[in-house]
Amino acid sequence: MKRRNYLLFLSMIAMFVTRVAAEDGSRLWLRQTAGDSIVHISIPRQSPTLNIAAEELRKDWKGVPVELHIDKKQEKTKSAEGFCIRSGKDKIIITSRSEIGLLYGSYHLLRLQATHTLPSSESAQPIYEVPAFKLRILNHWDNLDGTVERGYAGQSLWKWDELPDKLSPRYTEYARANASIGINGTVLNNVNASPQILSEEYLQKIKTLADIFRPYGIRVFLSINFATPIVLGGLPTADPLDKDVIHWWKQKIKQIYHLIPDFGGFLVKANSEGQPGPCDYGRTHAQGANMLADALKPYKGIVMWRAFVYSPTDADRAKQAYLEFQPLNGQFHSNVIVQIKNGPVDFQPREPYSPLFGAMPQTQQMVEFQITQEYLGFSNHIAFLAPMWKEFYNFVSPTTLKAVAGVSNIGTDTNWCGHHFAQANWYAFGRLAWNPHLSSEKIADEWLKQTLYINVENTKDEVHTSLKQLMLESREAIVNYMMPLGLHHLFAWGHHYGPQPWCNIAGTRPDWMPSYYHKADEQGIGFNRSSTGSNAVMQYPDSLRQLYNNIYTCPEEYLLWFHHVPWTHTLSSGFTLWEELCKHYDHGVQQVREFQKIWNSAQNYIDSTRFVEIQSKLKIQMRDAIWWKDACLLYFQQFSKKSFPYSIEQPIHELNELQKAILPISNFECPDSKLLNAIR
Ligand code: GCW
Repeated sequence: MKRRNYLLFLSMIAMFVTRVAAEDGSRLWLRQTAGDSIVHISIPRQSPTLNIAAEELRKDWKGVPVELHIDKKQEKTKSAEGFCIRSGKDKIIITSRSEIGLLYGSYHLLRLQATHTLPSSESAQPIYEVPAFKLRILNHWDNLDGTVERGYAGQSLWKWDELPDKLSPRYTEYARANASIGINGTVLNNVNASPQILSEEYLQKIKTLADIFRPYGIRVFLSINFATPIVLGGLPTADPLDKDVIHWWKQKIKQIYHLIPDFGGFLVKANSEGQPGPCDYGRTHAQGANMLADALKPYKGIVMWRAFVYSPTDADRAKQAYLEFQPLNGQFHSNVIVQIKNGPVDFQPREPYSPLFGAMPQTQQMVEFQITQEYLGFSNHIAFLAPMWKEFYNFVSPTTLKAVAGVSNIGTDTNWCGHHFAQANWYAFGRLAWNPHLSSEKIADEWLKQTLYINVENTKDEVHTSLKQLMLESREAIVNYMMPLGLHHLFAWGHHYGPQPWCNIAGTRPDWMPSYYHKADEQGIGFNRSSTGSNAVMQYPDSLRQLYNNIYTCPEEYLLWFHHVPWTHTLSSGFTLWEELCKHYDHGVQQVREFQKIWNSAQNYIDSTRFVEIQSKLKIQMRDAIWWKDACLLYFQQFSKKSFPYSIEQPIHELNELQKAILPISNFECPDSKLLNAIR
């Protein structure tokens, strides 16, 4: 090779290596690189939103010229945020009734390109897209001191100390990533809210963020502390019927809208886990919510009022939200939406849906999913959550909901979410909020193609298929090795990372202890919520109530949620409950072993940095799966007094060793392998 060519060859290799090495996950699913030619993109006028759309297309679109048109009369896309893409031989036309619809359309076109799913010929049918929910919102549980409650991806994105003067480039990148998947709202702060968020000083900072997010179609909302009029306003009470309190809120809201004219409204956690609320003054949740809603109404603001309430009473925790909220049906004003967690307890790996959905027909409702993996291995385990959210929609029709919220898993980590695969949950949340009918497989397919491969075209089909399979199975694997057959809340107290089915801390609330949920004894295991027990089944519609109430018809994935089942009870497989429990735990472990193999087989198609990082996380997940299986089975064996089936992998731990292990982490950390290896 001539010297010049040789040098050129070397520099090409260097470029390739730098490109590959530069993969740190920071670009999320937006990794397209510019085409060689500059394609003509035309927009109807200059505006911040349309300029972004044009810039995105100019940067990444590699096809024929694209024209964006506002079409106020566009029929098929009833929502102003919807769009239509028509492709012809010489150009592509995107139309929408709004600028933001055109931005969504542009991102959609780029997604089709990146996933190699562009309509192939000019005869292709136009693509119409309309969001299923008007409000698609992230809930950040970010505290003002920079920590994130149940966040496992570093610190809060919001640098409150630096705002409003210094702006992190991440603010724009965040808005862009959200817009690319259709998310259009964000609650910036934790539902355990500090009253300071409404101080003049913070409102100035929030205004700056709102200004950055606006062109991307993202509206800002805030979580508020119900006692703010006392703490910030110096009033003696926060009673929602008190005139001074009402006046205080009206003034505060006026001040907010003066700074942020398109402010979205409030999210409220009241009278829950120690937070103040209207019940402190003998008022109902509806009275509290309506007072705020009335003050927001002139500005078109809304209140999202959480139904996550429970207290250490005799009533089964799974029944409490329904008991407290259902009687308030019809009492909430028109700009209040009751925000309900998908399940009746608390974001467990599997729960039946919350029976409060559909039980308040005269009240607007929205669902709250948890994107951050508080109960699914933090940012150490792969848990693709689209299948879990789709499971919810098997029971609750999206048409009955006003909005959808997801507790964010985003932080300052370079890869945003702590685990590269956890980005897929941010992505899936947005895609399903836009269209809950998309299949989990389609979403996994899209995410993998856009995010993970060095080159989509060169990636072998079988590798892609097995990675998809890994994603689709990942949540079920966690259910298997953590808490199968309807078991729930076996987590260590406080941090919710590892297993502690034995946990019993004297003086602590019983409904925070695992034994409250599993109720293992010599007869059997499980929470009797049937008509002979807490009767939580009563809260479900007739057909489901009958199904769940009967130990023989209750779906096995919910069996120990609804029944206390004898160890010797025979399940549909012909095995006893004890045997089946052992097999499920073991199957979960085997699934993770398989995930490791699948991952290793993908090595040639993934950059080395992310390949190794994910490989290391899978090692943690593997050991955790064994830890979970051993801890739970050895502990429950004390009650069942039965041996393990020979066919399963036998324990490698001693129960008393595991019981001694305490993981020294807070609510805000994800343990690393060193910490974990020291205790298991
Ligand atoms: O699941 C529990 C979490 C708390 C959280 C609470 C809630 C924000 O452990 O950390 O507090 O739910 O949803 O309000």
